[in-house]
Amino acid sequence: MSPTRLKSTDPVDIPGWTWQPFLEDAIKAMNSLNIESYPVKDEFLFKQDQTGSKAKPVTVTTATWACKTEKFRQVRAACVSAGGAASVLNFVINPLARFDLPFFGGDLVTLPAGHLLALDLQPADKSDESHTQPVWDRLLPLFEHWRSKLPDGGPIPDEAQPFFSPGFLWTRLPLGEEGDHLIETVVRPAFNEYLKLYLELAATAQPVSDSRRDHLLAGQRRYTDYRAEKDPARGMLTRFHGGEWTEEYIHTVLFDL
Ligand code: DBV
Repeated sequence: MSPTRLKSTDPVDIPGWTWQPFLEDAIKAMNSLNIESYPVKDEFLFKQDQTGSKAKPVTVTTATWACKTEKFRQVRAACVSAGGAASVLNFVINPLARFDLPFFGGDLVTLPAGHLLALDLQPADKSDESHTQPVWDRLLPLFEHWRSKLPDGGPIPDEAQPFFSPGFLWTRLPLGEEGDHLIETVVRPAFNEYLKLYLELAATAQPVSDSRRDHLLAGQRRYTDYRAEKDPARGMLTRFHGGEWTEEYIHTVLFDL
């Protein structure tokens, strides 16, 4: 039953985890890169607990897939499966600050109340035009195409603004056939196109100067600190796996810069 994962690039195979095809698409898209495993402690590679009541226990599983490449400091997928209670793929690519690249971020979340779906190429410094404009010029046409097929997800906090691009694709979909259909016909191709664009930008990125790297690194730290501090999954992960495990997971795996 419980698959042994010895290293972070071993396959994630959690029975009933609905986002498996998205992770498989992402790993395939990176297959021409030279992928190396990224160090992740055993307790975060695969963690299984019971939640819910004594009468109706629910098995909850969190697995982490991760790698590094020539230009990516860390690529990591947090994979959460808790039956009807939750199914999540949170996927982030953290580029080396030596390359002038945004982050790739995907948050694919299914809860009893519905799906919450977020995709973006997120800037390390939104006020830096030489960092953002070449990305946004190519991202916005994709965004316009896919967002016309999805309901808007509604407002996000003002304080999050510096960390989003104008190509932030954000929607809420209902559970059931209608939502599932949009996930397969819109969200999945949008995810793959955003990722394809990101990998194209990375393929042509050239190393920058030390001072430029320091500037980008400072922006990456602001982003990472914000994500760790505001992680919307903190409550859920704490219920599933406890507070100590969750804080260590957030600070040393999910947002470890
Ligand atoms: N979000 C994470 C990580 C998760 C995760 C590491 C391990 O950053 C899951 C899992 N996101 C997750 C869960 C919820 C959300 C919500 C479980 C639901 C929380 C709840 O309702 O209990 C996008 N994700 C959200 C929300 C936004 C995002 C705007 C709703 C706001 C909120 O409830 O606080 N997350 C946000 C974002 C990216 C992202 C822009 C990058 C594209 O990963």
